[in-house]
Amino acid sequence: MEFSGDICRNVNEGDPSQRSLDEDENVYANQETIRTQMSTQRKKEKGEIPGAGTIETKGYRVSVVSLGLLCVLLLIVIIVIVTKHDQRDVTRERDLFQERSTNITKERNQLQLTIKNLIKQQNLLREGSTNITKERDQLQVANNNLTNERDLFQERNTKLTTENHELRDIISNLTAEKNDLMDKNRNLTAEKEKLLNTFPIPQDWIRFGYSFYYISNNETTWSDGKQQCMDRGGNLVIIDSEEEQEFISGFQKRGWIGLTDVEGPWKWLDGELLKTGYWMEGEPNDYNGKEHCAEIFPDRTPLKNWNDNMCTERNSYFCEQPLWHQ
Ligand SMILES: [Ca+2]
Ligand SMILES: [Ca+2]
Repeated sequence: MEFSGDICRNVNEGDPSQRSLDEDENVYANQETIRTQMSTQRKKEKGEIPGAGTIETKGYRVSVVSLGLLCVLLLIVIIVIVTKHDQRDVTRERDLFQERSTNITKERNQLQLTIKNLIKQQNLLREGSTNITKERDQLQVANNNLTNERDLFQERNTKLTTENHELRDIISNLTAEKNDLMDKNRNLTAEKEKLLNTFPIPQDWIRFGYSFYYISNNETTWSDGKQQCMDRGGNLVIIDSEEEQEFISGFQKRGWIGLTDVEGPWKWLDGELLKTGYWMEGEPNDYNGKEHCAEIFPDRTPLKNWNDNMCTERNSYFCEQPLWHQ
């Protein structure tokens, strides 16, 4: 305030004594001035002095406006700060979002890759399922065929089993019949032997089968031997079975048999052509074209001991006399 400066200035100027009186006077004057100024000030404040109220009001308004501007400015600053702060947050969030977005994109790509792989596996599984289904169908067809074949085999087996049983029955019956026949044969053979034994055997003859046989002790030509057999009621032997051949061979004696090829082919004395011969190896050889009568050699294989020889040679001889000529 201006009056304070004046007071101070008045106090500090002049000599000390005078200054003391002056000071006292000035103090009083200043006090009066101060009171006057204060009164004036109060009047101004109360609006008793014209013109003074308008100036104060304007200053007040300016202050209010300034304060308002400051407030606005402060608000702007706050907004800017908040906005910047928000922008940082937004930037951070944006970065986070971008990072998350990148991660999500990676996960999405990974998932897409996984889905592709799954689709491939699904297709493979479908293909495998299709193949398995085809194989199953083929196996079912094969199984049906096998089942049909099995049924056919079972049916055949049943028929064969039935036939087998029937055949077994037949075989059993045939076996029984065979045994019966064998029994009858044995009985008939026994009876036959009994009957054969009833035939009187001529002196010096031997019975074998259904014939009597005589083996000469002398030696003579084929023709004489034949004649001597006839004189005894028989003829030179006619060998018409292996058993008879082995029987005659058993005497181990060289002798004539009733076989000759004088008339061409080899014939028995009953006129039958030779069917089965028991010639030695290389016989009959018709040596020198003169061998036309058959003889048996001893000490040879029983079924290979015949030889053709000259009919004029001298040999023992074998006679045969069938039983039914008795
Ligand atoms: Ca005979
Ligand atoms: Ca010969």
